[in-house]
Amino acid sequence: MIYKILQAKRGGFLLRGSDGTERFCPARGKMRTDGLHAGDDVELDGSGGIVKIGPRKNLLIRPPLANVAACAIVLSPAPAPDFHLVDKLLIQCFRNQIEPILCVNKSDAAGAESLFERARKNYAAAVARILLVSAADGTGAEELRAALPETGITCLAGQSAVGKSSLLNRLLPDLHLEVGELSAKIERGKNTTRACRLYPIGSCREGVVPDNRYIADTAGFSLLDAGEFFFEELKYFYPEFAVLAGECKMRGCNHIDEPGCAVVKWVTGKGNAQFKETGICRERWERYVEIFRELEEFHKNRYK
Ligand SMILES: Nc1nc2c(ncn2[C@@H]2O[C@H](COP(=O)(O)OP(=O)(O)O)[C@@H](O)[C@H]2O)c(=O)[nH]1
Ligand SMILES: [Mg+2]
Ligand SMILES: [Zn+2]
Repeated sequence: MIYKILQAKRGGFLLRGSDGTERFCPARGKMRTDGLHAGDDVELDGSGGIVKIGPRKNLLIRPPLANVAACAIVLSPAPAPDFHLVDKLLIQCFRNQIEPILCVNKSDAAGAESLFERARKNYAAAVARILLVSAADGTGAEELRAALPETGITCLAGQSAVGKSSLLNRLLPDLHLEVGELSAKIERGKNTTRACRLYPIGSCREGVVPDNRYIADTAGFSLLDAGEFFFEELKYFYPEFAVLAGECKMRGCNHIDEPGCAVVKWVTGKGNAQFKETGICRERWERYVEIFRELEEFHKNRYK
C-alpha cells in the first residue's frame, strides 16, 4: 500500500494509507528519512519502517511540501491587491508544473466585482480558473471545491489577510483555524516550528471514493528566489506569450524592447490589425518588464 505523508514531525511521520487509515511512523529503520517531507508517497515494510519513496513531482520550500498539484492564489479588494506578487506566484506555479487557481475573495465586500474584472483581464489567457468567492458568506465555495484537482495536493498562497485561513475553514469546516491579524502574528512567530499539514478533502463527484485529494494548511509557498533561474527564461513562464512568440523578428526575443517584437507591437496597440485577439494584457506585460529587469539586475551584480 502507498502512504501519503500528511505531516513530517520531529520524531517521525503522520501517514495516511490509500485505504484511508492513518498511522504514525517513527523516523527509524533502514531508510534515511531526513529528506522526506509532507506530500511524499512512501511504502512500508513488515515492521512498519519506510522502505520505498515514490517519485517526486516537485518540492516547494519554506515550508517544505512535496508533490503539489495546484495552488489557489488568493486576492482581495482589502488589503489592496498586489498583482506583482500574483505574477511571481504564477511564475513559481508554471516553473513547478502546479496548476494555478485564482480566487478573488471577499465578494461580499466593496470593490470585489471590479477586482474580479481586472483579474480576468490580466490573467484569463494564463490561468484557466478565475473564481469570485467569499469565505464570509460561502459564495463560490462549492465552485472552488470543484476546481481543486480530483487527485493531488492543493495549497493556498497570497498576501496576509486576504482570507486564506478563512477559505481553508470553509473547505474544511472541522479545522477551526485562527483568522485575523492576531493569527497572522502567531503564524509568523510559529513559522519555524509549525510544519505544514495535509488534510484529505472529499471528492465532489458522487460515488467517487476520495483517495488522494488533499489540501495543505500552510500560508502558501515562498517567493521566487532570483538566483533560481536566468532572466532570459522568464518569458517561458508567461504562457500567453506563446501565441505570438513565433512572430517576433529576433530569435530568442525576450519581448522587452527588441525591434520587430510581436508582443510589444500587440501591447502598444500596433499589432491589432496583424494579429488575432491574443489575451496578452498590457499592465501584466508592464510588470513582466519590471520583473525581467529585477532578475537582470540580480544576475549582473552576481557575476560582476
Ligand atoms: N468581508 C469579508 N471578510 C473576510 C472574508 N474572508 C476573510 N475575511 C476577513 O479578512 C481577515 C483576514 O482573514 P484570514 O483568513 O486570517 O486571512 P489570511 O491572513 O490570508 O489567512 C479576517 O478579519 C477575516 O474575517 C470574506 O470573504 N469577506
Ligand atoms: Mg492565515
Ligand atoms: Zn518578442
